[in-house]
Amino acid sequence: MKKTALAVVLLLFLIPFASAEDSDGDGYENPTENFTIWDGADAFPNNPDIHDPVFSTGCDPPVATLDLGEPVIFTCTIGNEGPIGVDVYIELGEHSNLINQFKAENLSINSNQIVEFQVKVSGLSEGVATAKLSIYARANGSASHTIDLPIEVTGEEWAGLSSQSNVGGNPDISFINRALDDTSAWLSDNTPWQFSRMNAGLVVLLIGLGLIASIRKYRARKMWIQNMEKKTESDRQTEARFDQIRRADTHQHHIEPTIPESPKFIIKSKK
Ligand SMILES: [Ca+2]
Repeated sequence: MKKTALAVVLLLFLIPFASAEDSDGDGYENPTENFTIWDGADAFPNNPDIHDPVFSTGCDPPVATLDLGEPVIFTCTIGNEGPIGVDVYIELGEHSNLINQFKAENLSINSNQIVEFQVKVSGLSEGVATAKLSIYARANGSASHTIDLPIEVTGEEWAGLSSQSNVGGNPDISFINRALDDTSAWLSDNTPWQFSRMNAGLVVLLIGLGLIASIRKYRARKMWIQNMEKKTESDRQTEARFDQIRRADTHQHHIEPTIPESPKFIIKSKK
């Protein structure tokens, strides 16, 4: 009986900690480890006037004009204006005038932190398009924030595209560009320098050439050593003998007194 009473008292003590808290009394629970802002918790637990996460955003360039097939990379920033860290999901809406080359991504943004990301699109057909970047901070809900990327696509074919597709129609080299983009991002992150795709391409090329050269050198050296080991003493003697005969031959040939004069005569008679 005493044990049961103790358990009840303990339970009563624990209930306030287990149940949800709403510090500002706006009807939205304070975020916890198990109930985050993503799940619907109050992004501003101490402000009764606001409960949804607030973001400040910007993209560079603010507008873009593209030829057909021309890509543009927008560098965008997103800042969390709230007092608590949030997880967001970012995606780019499809547009009939544009090729969407942005892979939707998840970002964790601390309070007052500004995170940078890149958005790539290419011109597909002539027209004025607004690419819409949506930022979701709630699991069940519409976008918390959208960024408009105004883009004009001209009717001209991009010069960079035609130079790439001169040979054999339209080769898909986008995987190379992606690999180089990844490489340049990696190099920029892991070295003190900023690398563009072109820089990354040069680095990859140089490393590749260096590797090929050193592999060739190594193989040539290995072959040479193997051949030298194979050569027995008798081989070398035979070779030396042939060498001597060859040298003797050419020497004798120069002073060979029995070469007939006839060729001269034949050439003369043809004239
Ligand atoms: Ca609030």
